[in-house]
Amino acid sequence: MGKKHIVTSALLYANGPIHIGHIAGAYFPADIYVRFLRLNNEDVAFICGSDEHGAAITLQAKKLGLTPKEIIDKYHNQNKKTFAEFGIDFSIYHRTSEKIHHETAKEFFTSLEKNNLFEVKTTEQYFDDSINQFLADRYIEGECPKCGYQHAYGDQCEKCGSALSPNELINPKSTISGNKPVLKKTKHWYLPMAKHEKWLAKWIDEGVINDSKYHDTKTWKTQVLGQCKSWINSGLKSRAITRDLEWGVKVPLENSEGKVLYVWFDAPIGYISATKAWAKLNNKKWEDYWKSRDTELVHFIGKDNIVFHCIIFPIILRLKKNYILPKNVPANEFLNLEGNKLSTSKNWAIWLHEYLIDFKDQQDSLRYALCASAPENKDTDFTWKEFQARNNNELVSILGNFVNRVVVLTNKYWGGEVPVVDITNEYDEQILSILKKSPTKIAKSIKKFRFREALTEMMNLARIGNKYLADCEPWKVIKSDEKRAKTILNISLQITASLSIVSEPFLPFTSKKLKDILNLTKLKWTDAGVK
Ligand code: B3M
Ligand code: ZN
Repeated sequence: MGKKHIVTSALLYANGPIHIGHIAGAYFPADIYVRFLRLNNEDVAFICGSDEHGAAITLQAKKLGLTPKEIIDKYHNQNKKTFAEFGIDFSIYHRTSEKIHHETAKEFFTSLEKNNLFEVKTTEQYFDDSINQFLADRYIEGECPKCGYQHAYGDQCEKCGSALSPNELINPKSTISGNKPVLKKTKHWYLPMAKHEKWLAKWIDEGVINDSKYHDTKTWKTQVLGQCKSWINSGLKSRAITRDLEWGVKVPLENSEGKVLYVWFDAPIGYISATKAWAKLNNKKWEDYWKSRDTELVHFIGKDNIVFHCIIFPIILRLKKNYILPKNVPANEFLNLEGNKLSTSKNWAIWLHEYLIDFKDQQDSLRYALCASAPENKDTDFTWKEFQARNNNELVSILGNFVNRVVVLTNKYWGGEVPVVDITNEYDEQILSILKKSPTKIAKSIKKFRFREALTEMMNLARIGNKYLADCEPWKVIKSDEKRAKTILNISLQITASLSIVSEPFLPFTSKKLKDILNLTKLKWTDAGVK
């Protein structure tokens, strides 16, 4: 039995449906990785769920005249179903409104608070009288003090890119009511991040804490390392981990009514509470996963979540003591749609539940297209034209065509029985040797989180199969030399069997169909490429 794995995909805000950008960034890649691990008999907890808190959900509820719960119940169930329909095989799809999550998040807060690991400060913050609510930075707009742009947000000017704090904005306005907000005193708990710069820098740079090796930095993506270093180099500021809101995990202290934990404090802890819930259902001990150095923790996220997973959450885990830190955070860049940024508010997206209405039973076509042009190292663009080309010219013409020819020939000439090998020639041996090496090559790329490369390698095997058939022409050979034809078909069937295994991480539906046709069940990764 190998080591243990916790693989997480970002907990999705339950205030809207899933679009292709989400799935390309944090869910398909994680599913590929997990399917690969499971095929290798590894012990994996694949954790995901709904992130149900935060100012955005609260506001949306206000605007729609609903309660946050009414919104998240709808989307939690819808998204859970969509993920399952696309074959994303989470061990658990949990939610942060569950009791176990509130208890776990509170326990983290309490134990850090008891050990005096927070700073408590009273500051003046903007308050919108008309909605009786303190305003999150994003909900304050005003003139940028640096460049004069009129619509800068309280945390950042999108025109000149400067990081801002709301008090710096000239003529601030509430984006919710349009009113001028007033400053009001409020007390909050802060995580003093500057205190952790030193160990964080070494952990990120070298993967080392206290002379003990945690990960190999060479395996981290350069853009992830780059973002982390730039955060650390510009100095980590204390971050408030509580908010004045009604909706969320209540601050577990006396005299803190109307205060909840900051959504980015409780959400990552959601990975732990979800693991607890999963372990309970499966007769496992969650500590075996989260508190054992033999566990490999990997977070799949989009690039906008890097700081939370590589800096803030590791600080929290380390302060809490005995928890593991992520072994890798293979964050992805963004996927655009037809040249424009995906946007829920502008309704510029392909919604997954709608895709399945137009493309019934074609989950793998989308899985394939999104993996082939995944934003692994830079932003990429999804276009319908490319989707069509990938599907027609690759999935159907290469993989589909090869498998189809092999199956038709086997049925036609040998009644569906596997023909036996007679004598192999040099070309056959060459093909068999490629076949044998192929799963190792694919595995290598998957282990490095290079799923595009792995997918190409998988398709190359089908390409080679096609070429072998075209070169050997068994449909002609059979007329004069049945033994030779049998050998060719046997080798072609071996390639097909291998493809049914190595395609599983990427194309689970196709893989299942292939295995059914070949009458193969319960195959492991190590069965690929061998006779
Ligand atoms: N819900 C942000 C997002 O969906 C946030 C991720 C939480 S992961 C702990 O992009
Ligand atoms: Zn500006």
